[in-house]
Amino acid sequence: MPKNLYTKNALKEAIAGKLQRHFACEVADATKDQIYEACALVVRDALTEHMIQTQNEVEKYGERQVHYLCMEFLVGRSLRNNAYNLGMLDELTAALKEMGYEMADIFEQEADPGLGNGGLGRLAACYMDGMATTGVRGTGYSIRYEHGIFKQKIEDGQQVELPDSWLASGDVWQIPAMDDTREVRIGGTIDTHFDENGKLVVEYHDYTPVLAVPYDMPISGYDTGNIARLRLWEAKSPIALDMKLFSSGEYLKALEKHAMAETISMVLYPEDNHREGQSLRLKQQYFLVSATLQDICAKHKAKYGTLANFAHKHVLHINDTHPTLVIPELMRILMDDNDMSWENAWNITSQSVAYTNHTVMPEALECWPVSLVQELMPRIMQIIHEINERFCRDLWNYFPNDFQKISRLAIVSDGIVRMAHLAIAGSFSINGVSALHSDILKERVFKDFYTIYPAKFRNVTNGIAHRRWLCEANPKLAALIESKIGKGYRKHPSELQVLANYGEDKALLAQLGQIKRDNKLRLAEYIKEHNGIEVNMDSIFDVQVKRLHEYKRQMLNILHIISLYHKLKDNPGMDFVPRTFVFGSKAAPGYAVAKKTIQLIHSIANMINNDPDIGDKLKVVFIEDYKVSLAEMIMPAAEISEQISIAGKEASGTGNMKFMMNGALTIGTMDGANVEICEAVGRENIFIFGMETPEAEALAASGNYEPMLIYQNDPVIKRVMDHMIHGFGDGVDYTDLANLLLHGGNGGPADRYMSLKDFSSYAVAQERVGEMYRRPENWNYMSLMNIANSGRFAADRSVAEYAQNIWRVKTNFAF
Ligand code: 26M
Repeated sequence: MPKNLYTKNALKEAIAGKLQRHFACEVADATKDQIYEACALVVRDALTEHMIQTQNEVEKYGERQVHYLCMEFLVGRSLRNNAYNLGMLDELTAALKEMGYEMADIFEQEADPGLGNGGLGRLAACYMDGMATTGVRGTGYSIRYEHGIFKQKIEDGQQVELPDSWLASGDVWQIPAMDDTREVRIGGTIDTHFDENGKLVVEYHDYTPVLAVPYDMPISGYDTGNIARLRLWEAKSPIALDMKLFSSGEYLKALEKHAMAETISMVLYPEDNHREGQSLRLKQQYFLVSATLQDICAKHKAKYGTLANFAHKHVLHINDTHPTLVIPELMRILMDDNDMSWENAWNITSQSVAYTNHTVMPEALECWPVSLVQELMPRIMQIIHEINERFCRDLWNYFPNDFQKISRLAIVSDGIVRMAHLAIAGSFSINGVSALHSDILKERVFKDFYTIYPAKFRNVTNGIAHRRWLCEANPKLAALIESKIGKGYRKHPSELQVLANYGEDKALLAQLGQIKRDNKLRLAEYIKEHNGIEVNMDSIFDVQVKRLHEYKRQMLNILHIISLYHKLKDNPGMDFVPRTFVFGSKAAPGYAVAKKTIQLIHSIANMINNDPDIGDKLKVVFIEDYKVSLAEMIMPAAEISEQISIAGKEASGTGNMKFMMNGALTIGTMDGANVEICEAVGRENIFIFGMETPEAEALAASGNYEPMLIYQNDPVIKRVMDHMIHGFGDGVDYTDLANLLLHGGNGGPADRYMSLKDFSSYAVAQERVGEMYRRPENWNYMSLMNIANSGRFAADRSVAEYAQNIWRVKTNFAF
């Protein structure tokens, strides 16, 4: 437990010292940017001290370590988070105040590193926080992308992507560790033979060497000396460009290899729940995996002199299939570099790797052409072929003579490598991310694998870093909570449950309402400044922020908004509870339907926001460039959380948990973790609608779904769709989107995600929302019940479950 050595005065002095040494300036002359950096350097000193301590302990005790591999870590800003966790935030705020600065202004100077797309990457970041706090010896590994997720600009209602360079001001938190630089080999050819002693020799020719240079981000735990380390690899070419080579004709070749090497960490792929089969992406994956494993193995050997006990000392956790090449890469290192037999290597590998699946979307299940893997990593492809052959022999024992099934389950088939099958074959654990999702994996997606290996399958429901998303993002709410139940919930999130005893506390309920209003006001000011829209503070703030994807059904929300508009146009004097609909969403640059949907939101926003008949009863706001730092402002201001994916498709969702914890009420389908949120708060404290998974799946499978019939029979829907076909007065044609719903296209059926089918039940649920909002006390009561029951969705709990059921390491978390 760290003592707080940082008093206000000590901090002031330390900040002044940093300014002097780093910028040769005095406090009075410093820019906000310099103040930010000086604060960051002060906090960093405290962190690095802890990091060294933590490393020493790992060295000393030799406990099993967790290595969490993920192509994305959407960490968000660091200064406030680290200051909070180290117990320095209040003093730092006070110190800055005396120096004439508002803490919030200084936080805004920090870049928001966009090293991820959405749910997957943010989850990885929340788990770093959870590991640090619960005392798991954990290291995250990813790529130090020079350009993270693109910066979104909206021009004429359309998304434009701009490159995001976050490194300039993000640098402070990354500590280079040049001594741990590794070399990864890409491409070339191999020559394998046995030497005179019968030992396998693998020779590499003509490959491109790529240096992996590590940068470490220390991530503090709350109220503990423990630090989790995030190691980000940067790709550098070792090839010195030498003009002399020009004469020998080697110059261009060298130049090409040099450029290829340095491209590897240039950019994050901006797809989410969709695979993009580019060779650069595969190189990135292998780069991450190979650098990480070489690093772990080298250190292990230095300590123990052998890799024979590797599985006792390490868990390699792969976040989705993206780092699945750890399996053949570890086999390669054990066999080729350490003379191990196949059997020993396989035992160690398959006892070390655990895999989490994050999506059931068929277009997201990763497959790579054998020819590409062969070209980029020939030895790895050889090993995958061997794993596949042995695996198919096993399958034959389970399903004798069933050639079709075996070829369906094979790792390599029809010239394709199926990464999920490789991950299942080569790991000791596979888990889904919510109870429903894990069941769907067992019963449908990986059904046959489940019959073979029932003991490998688990569930760990996702969780979020509740200190970041509640205590730091919503300090007023945190203070109110702490005035009733104390601070224990910061480390023991289930204690939030105690709040449920205060359901009758009228004063508390009123305070809850007031805090929500304060947070709404902050968002309203942001909207005024960035969108030029004046929103009604008495309206329901109804928010859908998440990546744009058809299965998430932003379209259902839009269709309903158009229907409300019609209702109000017909009857402007009606008794209507005002609404502000807020969207925030990035679309993958190549996903045309998603981008058009963003444009549609802008078209209806223009129509509705400028209609004098509507006034401030209805507003539609699109928040540009949605990211972690904006989410931290939006979540506390939300009253309704839209979680309306078609049942069976959203693996878990984590935004749903952040909203709930901030007292928003959910309108949602029985999908992903919504099911567990519903169970936690009770049906009376959530607005559930729509088909459930079995019904949705059966209807899709039957081929009998005909949205055209709904269109013909439901006058509300007919009018909405006709309006879309007719356009919204700005000359933009939406018949393409309307056709997708009514007739299908892009090789898919009409209304693939069944928005029309669920429309009427959604509209009814939204009516109930409006009615409930008329009774603030009831509303605030429901809000309180959501907060009180949100503790089980803390990342600390998830991490502790991973630790107990999968990683088999100790934590200090009490369930
Ligand atoms: C794959 C290949 C090439 C390029 C990109 C990808 C890719 C990147 C991200 C594929 C999927 C990616 O993310 C999937 C994802 O974010 N899934 C979400 O994971 C969350 C955390 O478990 C869940 O809460 C969400 O329900 C799930 O959609």
